Amino acid sequence: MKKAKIALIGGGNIGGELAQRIMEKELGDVVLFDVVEGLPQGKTLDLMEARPVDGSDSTLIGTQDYKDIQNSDVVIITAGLARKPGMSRDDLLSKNLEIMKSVAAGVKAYAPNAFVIVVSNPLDVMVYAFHKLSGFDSKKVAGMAGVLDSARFRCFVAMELGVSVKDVSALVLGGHGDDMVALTRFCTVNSIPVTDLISKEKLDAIVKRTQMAGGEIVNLLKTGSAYFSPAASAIEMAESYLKDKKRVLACAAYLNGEYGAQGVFMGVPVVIGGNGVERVIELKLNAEESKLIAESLAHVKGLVAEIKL
Ligand code: TXD
Repeated sequence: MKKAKIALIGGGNIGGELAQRIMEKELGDVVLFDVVEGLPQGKTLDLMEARPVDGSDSTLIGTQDYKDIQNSDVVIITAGLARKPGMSRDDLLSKNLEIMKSVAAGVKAYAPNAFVIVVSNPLDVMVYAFHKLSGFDSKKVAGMAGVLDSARFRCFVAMELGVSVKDVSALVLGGHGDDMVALTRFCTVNSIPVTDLISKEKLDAIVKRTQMAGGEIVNLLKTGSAYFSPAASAIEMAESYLKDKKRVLACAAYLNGEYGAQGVFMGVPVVIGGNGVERVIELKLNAEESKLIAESLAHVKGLVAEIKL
């Protein structure tokens, strides 16, 4: 079977981690693109030299030339500035939008049939911008945030209960911001409702920690934001596409009326398979859950209105 070709636009913290994970999993061949001379070339050469130890036959190249991403099957976009302490994700909007304009042009020109996973922040508006600027079919564009936010929630629940993360299932939906919506009613520990196992007070604290988890890491690192967990999350989405796994994942997907949203991207449960975002799953939410989703959607719409695309 022909090896997949995966283009990584942005060779920084997350881009490098993505390249390593793809190599170790032999998910495909990597083209790592960055505007900084030498950065993608150095990281991919280093990873090429790790292959004998990992037993991987993935190939990896670094480049500043979009021609090298020709006919990629998957494109993962992390190009953009990351937060520093005291910054909100929204503070990155204007600079990262300018970057996204150049990225969208390059991807449209050389990888028009790729499944595109946007990671750059502010996520919900950056994935919207890519979709608008590229003209891609909305099924071939998704934003990575919900997989990460749900993983963080699952991690904190597992830590609280002293159980395996494998047995904790959860969905965190809405925008990728402090108003993200952790649906506690849908969280289970091997089919056991988490509300039967953790008090409301403790669960509320876990929800809050999940909402602020990105900032918690930014404040600890001081020089940037999380990169191991975002990379792991984007790989899960890419793998579901490349292997047609039909995973049900929380992703920022194009909404055409679902969840009261029209023409924007927001974190919802979707099925990702070989055709991309194959289905949006609309949950039956109660009044409180619907209110929280509506509030998060309003924040997303506000940012989208700012960029005037
Ligand atoms: O859940 C999520 N979606 C978030 C996303 C989780 C964590 C981080 N989130 C965002 O991802 C973060 O706020 C940033 O906007 C992106 C990338 O984060 P990363 O930590 O990888 O940032 P780095 O290390 O600064 O890397 C960004 C790279 C850097 O090497 C720049 O040289 C490059 O982007 N860059 C470009 N690449 C291509 N084209 C252009 N124009 C360009 N400009 C900068």
